[in-house]
Amino acid sequence: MEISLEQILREKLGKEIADASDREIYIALLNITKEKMKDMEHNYGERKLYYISAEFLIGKLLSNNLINLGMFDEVKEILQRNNHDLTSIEEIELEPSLGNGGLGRLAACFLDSIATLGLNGDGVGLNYHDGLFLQKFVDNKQSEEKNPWITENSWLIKTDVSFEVPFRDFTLKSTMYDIDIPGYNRSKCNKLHLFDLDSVDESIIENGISFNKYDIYKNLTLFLYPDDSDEAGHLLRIYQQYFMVSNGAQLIIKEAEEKGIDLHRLHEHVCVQINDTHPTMVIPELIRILTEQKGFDMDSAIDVVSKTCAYTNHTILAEALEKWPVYYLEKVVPQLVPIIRELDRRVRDKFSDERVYIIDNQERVHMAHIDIHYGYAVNGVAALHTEILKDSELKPFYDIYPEKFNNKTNGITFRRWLIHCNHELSDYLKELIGKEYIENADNLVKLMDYENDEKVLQRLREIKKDAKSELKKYLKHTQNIDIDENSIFDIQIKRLHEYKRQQMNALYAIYKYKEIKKGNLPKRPLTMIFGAKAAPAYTIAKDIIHLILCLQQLVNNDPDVSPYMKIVMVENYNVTKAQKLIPACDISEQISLASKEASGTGNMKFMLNGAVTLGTEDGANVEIHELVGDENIYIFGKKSEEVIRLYETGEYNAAAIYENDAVIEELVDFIISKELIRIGDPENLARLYKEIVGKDWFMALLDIKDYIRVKEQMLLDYEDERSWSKKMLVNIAKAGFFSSDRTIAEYNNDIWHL
Ligand code: 26Q
Repeated sequence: MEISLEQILREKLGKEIADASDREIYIALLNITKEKMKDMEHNYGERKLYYISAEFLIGKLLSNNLINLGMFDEVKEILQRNNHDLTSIEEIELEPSLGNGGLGRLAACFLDSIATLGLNGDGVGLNYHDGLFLQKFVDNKQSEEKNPWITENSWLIKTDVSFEVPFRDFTLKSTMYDIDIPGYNRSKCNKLHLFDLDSVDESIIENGISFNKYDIYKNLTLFLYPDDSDEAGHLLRIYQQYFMVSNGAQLIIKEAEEKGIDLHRLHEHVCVQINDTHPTMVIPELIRILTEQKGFDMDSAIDVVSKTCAYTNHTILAEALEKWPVYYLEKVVPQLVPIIRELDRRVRDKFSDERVYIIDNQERVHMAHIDIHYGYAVNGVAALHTEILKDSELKPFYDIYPEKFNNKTNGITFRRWLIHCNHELSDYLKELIGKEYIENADNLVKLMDYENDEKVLQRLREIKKDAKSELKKYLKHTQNIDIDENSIFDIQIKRLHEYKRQQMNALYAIYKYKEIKKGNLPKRPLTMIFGAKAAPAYTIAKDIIHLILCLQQLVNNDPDVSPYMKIVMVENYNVTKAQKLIPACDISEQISLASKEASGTGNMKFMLNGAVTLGTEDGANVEIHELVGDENIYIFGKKSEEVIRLYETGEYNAAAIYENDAVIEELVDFIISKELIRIGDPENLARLYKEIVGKDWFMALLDIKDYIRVKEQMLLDYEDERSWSKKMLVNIAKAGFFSSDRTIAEYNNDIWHL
């Protein structure tokens, strides 16, 4: 007779479930789940994918693994029967902060979908001990603390795989850790391989997140993207990148040889997806191994590697396109320099256009250029983004290799972003349209049959209201802020960057505050929620956080205003918090300057959970707009063509807009008003004010008036409950396209052929 899960749990605990602590239960469930996955076979295929990425923002894993393994409902029920609650047990798990934002979260959604589609593909990355910093607010400013997540009982499995990674001055020996990745409703698993160094020493972290950047033995996998404001920071990043790709390349060759693959036909059995340029050195590293250790001549090594590697571009921001001085590479990995020079020489032999050279006339290596010349596919992450790459950013390359370019619009896994984060909605959808949508997202469109069904619309409103009440409790508990569940929840959560224009949303808050002060009271209160981390060395981004925190203090403590408006800046925004915020959202803020947000994926998560987008025609917003139609989205602002033209002509003049528009002037001036100076730091506020009036590189003032107009309209439209809930329904119904299962199926059909 098969023993029940309840019995297994009791045995693991060595006591009655009711008598165990949450922590004991968490550890028992972790181990039961790990043991189950250990016995599962790996997905099989003729060709294997290695998805190499500096970031995997996987989030907490317990519930998702239970869902994918089909154990969730049973576990929940057993716990309930024994006076425990899975939600509090989840609290015990620490979130691995192995990513910054979109790119890292995308990699995590992809791992889930690759496994769910039963494809043979593993992730390769680094096991940062402290990941991204933990954000604290002190005196209305961001401060950074270390963020350790690896505990004695974790999802990591230490393997005996180890490689020697040669740097100029020393050789390091790696240790590979694995995390099992189960697909939804599958009997097989994939793996995330995270490489680490035994000598890394968390005790070298001093106050905050500072540490000795030269002590590579002790710091190599300590943090994700440590501060790169100086040369030591840049070099450390190159150490990290090479450590990641050299391990990845050695793993690929080792696994290929174990399978008896003829390395001259490596491309028939292996493909490497390079997630942005951070893993680009895998190309010269594979070439180096094949020529130095496997008897290849240069021509055939380059040929095989070029047919093996493919590259995804996630950004068109110039500052994010990596260019490393040759001299840095000489200092860290001199063995790659002759190979990169040879790759550049071959480009120069073939093409006369300097813009496609790998090494420019200032002796800097353009990493993306290596990927494009020596990879077989290049993709952007949303339709508009790919068009911009082809037409402007990467045009010289598109002219040479039109066949390499393709679009893969991003997606999100519905298992985490609907089933797990919003049980009430996903259960209701199951009732209405059946559970097929979980694995075949196109089925969501069946919801359209209920577009005019008042009962269904009413239920959607109730579900939203419940999620808002939950969030209210959570914010009270975590940040001691009171919000009104009957207010409109307007949410902007994403990394802090000027192009994402949190500053424009803050200017709206100023507008609203002033309106309320003047007695123009809104029909319904508004709750503006922000969540964002700023890179530690990004001064203006930190100034914007400071402004929002000062506004939070001002607005929430003003008895004239706070009944009508609240501002909440969520501390340490991460995947766990996103899962709590997204189901509760009414208005999804996607307000980047058109042409700048490659895709966005938060926009998709909100839509799937029944929020209505307020956005520019940027990234995947364009595709959301096409799917839901004008009625079900609020679009404002200048289009990408116009913005690109303004950059080309240099015509944009923030000061002129400010001086010629009294409304805008009043809003911007408020940043340095006595009300705010009293609360905040004059230096930070003045610097931000100056930046906006004098430069405004991402053109917040260009769109602010249209933004205010459309947002006000949206708040009014919210009052028509019936038509608003219809918009919610259409957004959910049309979100099927944004399942990462669709994205991965496209990668597989067009690029990977696994
Ligand atoms: C580069 C050089 C030096 C230091 C850091 C970096 C660096 C680090 C992180 C450059 C880029 C990143 C991360 C980029 C990122 O997250 N991009 C987002 O990718 C998402 C998934 O495709 C998109 O949806 C977002 O639009 C895009 O901003």
